[in-house]
Amino acid sequence: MRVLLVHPPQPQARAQRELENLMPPLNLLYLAAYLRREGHEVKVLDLYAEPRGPAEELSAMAGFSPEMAGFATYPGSIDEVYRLSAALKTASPKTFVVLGGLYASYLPEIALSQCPADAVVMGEGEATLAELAGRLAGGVSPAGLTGLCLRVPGGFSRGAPRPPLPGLDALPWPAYDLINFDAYRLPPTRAVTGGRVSSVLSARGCNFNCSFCAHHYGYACHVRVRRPEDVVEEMAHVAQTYGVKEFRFEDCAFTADPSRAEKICGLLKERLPGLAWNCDVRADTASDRLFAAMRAAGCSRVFLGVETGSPKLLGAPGANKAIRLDQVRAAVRLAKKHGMRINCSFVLGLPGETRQTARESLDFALELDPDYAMFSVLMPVVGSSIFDQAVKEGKIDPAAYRGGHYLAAYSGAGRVVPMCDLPAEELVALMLAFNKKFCSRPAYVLRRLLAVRSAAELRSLAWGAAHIFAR
Ligand code: B12
Repeated sequence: MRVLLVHPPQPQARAQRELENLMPPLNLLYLAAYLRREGHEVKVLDLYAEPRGPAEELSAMAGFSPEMAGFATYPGSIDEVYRLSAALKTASPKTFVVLGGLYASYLPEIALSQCPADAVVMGEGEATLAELAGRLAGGVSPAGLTGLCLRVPGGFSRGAPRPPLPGLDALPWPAYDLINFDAYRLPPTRAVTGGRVSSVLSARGCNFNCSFCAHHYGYACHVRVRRPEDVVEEMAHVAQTYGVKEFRFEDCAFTADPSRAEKICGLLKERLPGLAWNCDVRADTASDRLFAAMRAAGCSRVFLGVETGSPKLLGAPGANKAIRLDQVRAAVRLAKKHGMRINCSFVLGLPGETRQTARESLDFALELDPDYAMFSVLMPVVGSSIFDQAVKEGKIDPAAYRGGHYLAAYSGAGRVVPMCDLPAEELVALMLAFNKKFCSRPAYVLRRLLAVRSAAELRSLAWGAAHIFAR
């Protein structure tokens, strides 16, 4: 059958878009590859990377005459999915419309009650979507399908949850041929080569349970890894076929298993010398040996979720991050030692946050002195335990709540839901002040300027400074 997969647009100011990660939608590309292997014809429409006006959106969707259409859902663009699915249903009432991704997976009945979609694929999507397509193609009712929440007369019927795939090695590579690589780029704070970019996934899941993170819901909170050889083979294929020069590992924690990460690095060094890539690391996995291997294999930037400089908040159930400040110090020191740029991210407003603990975060960022530090305000995200807590405390009505994008609070567009005793306005003011404070230190400004290697980098630095100091 003909299946259309849509990545929704992200409504945001142009300024926000400049800072955005515009990377290939691996979720849809994995689904597409799986469906194609089962004999279906698939089109991927990435309106996030290539936004269009409403009429063009509709013609791009309906022009394919899809028998089934799937929309990815994210908290900050769920209204776009409601709008697009309604437009498609009106234009093409026979198209079976399905939603997927963490937002709809966690709140399927709410999502179905706010738009005319027929069903929600809950959790990891490949097997459920393929079975659904198979049933629809064969004229068999999807009722009772594992992993599916279906609209039925007078309500919704939730099938049993589908367990995550036991392993990843049987999955086909993402269907990269369905996207236009020219539409993607990393933001200035992440890009290194200025060449074509791609995302890649070497593992799914996470073994931790940070209170502000939604990931454990989708993947039942355990890591499943791919064979290092297959990961590197895929990257070589993408580099050679599409001229990609730079990758971002979208794994929740690329370094979760340091010996496997080292193996990937060894293969990359051998197979793809000169490639640039970046990834997220957990502070408690950093080691001299691992960082040396990563640098030698082309890793140029690492991202570290520090979250807070308050040891009290970091380990408390409010964050449940399970790392220590001394591990963060060591990770930042090692990244600097090995010449990898390091971005540290902090969140203000964790449960228990006070002016004092917020100040500790600023002081810690100044002490660490990474290449970039980003302070954001906590926005409870659908699927996280903080979200559940906010609902329980009556601070959020799940049907009305729009989680918001991390840049939304920055631009003043997002509604902050305080999970601590500090009011929303103060959290936003602290965020703006801390980002300014971090970036306005003369030694830091000088270091950033001295690190500039191209006119494009200088432009993006000037743009970043203007953005931070504009508010
Ligand atoms: C890349 C990424 C982004 C990109 C997304 C664009 C892109 N090109 O992919 C950007 C940077 C824009 C982004 C933004 C945000 N993200 Co993000 N992001 C990720 C990340 C790192 C990788 C996503 C990925 O490719 N995963 C690999 C694929 C295979 O897994 P998957 O996405 O879960 O998809 C599977 C299923 O969910 C399902 N599925 C997904 N889509 C669909 C669609 C259909 C039709 C079907 C049937 C099934 C289905 O099937 C897929 C295959 O099994 C994940 C973390 C992670 N490692 O997964 C976080 C993650 C998805 N993001 C998250 C968050 C919180 C955000 C932000 C809200 C952050 C913020 N505070 O602003 C924003 C939201 C933006 C918005 N519009 O609201 C959360 C989940 C949020 C949620 N509840 O939906 C995650 C899980 C991170 C986390 N640890 O909490 N993100």
